[in-house]
Amino acid sequence: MITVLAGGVGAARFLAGLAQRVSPREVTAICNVGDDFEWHGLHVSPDIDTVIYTLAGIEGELGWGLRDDTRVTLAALAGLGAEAWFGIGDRDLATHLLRTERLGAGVPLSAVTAELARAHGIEVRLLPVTDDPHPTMVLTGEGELPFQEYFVRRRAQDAVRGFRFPGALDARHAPGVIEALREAEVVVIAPSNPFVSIDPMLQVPGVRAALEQTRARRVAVSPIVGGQAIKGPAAAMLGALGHEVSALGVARLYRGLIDTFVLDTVDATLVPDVEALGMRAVAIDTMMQGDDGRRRVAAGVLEALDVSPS
Ligand code: FO1
Repeated sequence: MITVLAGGVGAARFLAGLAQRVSPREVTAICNVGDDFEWHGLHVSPDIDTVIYTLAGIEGELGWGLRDDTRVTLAALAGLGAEAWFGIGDRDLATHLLRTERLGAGVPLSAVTAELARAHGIEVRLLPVTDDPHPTMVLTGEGELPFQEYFVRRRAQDAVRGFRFPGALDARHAPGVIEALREAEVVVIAPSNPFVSIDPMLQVPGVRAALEQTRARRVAVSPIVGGQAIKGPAAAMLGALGHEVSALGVARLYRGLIDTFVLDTVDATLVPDVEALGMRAVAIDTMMQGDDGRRRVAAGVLEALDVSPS
């Protein structure tokens, strides 16, 4: 089994490539729920939906939401003077209506996620890291903001001073999460934001320990290439929090959690410094343009671990 810690668009793209290189039934994705929030009474799980839609090949052009979706409902909400800063499309609404209905019936998020994945014909097993509330709060100069307020409403313009995970101590790892880490042959930390996609999952009691103790070959893919994030605020966050804004800065964050770090060929000069941290470093082309790119990166990561794709 290959277990992937996944959050955000880069992770979803990597998973889509991986599921084309190995049998999807061999893959388990543990998904971040820190971006989840209530939108007009509906429970939205952006990182889970981004993975489902991308694996189904129907994601929007920016990597989230649904391709060619419309925003008639959103415009009608705005017309009523209601909040409309978070761009939920009309077809995407169906997912949130169904998820909210099922959660309201007492069905846990993990079961609802499995139902939604099955409805899209997804064979990769998708597990939220927890079924409990586990929001990411972003500490900024403007005070503490819920993740989507920081990221979407305020366009990630606030300088980040830190994060708080008010639900972490009470969050129970969802069924299958610890086993998926302990029993995997390979665990991949996907090319996701280390602070708001990966760390929230490590904050759930038991998850970090399972990753530290697993016998799996553990690899992370750098989300930073040439000092830039491919997408999102990871580079700005690294800088704002005093880390080196580079693949090496990310490798330092994962010290003790991984045995191999995959970085992009443009950062090949950093290989010795990463290896000085006590992990292997492998430089490959990590750009995931289109399906070929996603498949190539997935194959490159498996090769870096001497795992031959089936
Ligand atoms: N990201 C934005 O930057 N603007 C949006 O209007 C927006 C809407 C949206 C709707 C559904 C969904 O599943 C994701 C959406 N995202 C949007 C992305 C979301 O903010 C995610 O949390 C990020 O992709 C980070 O994981």
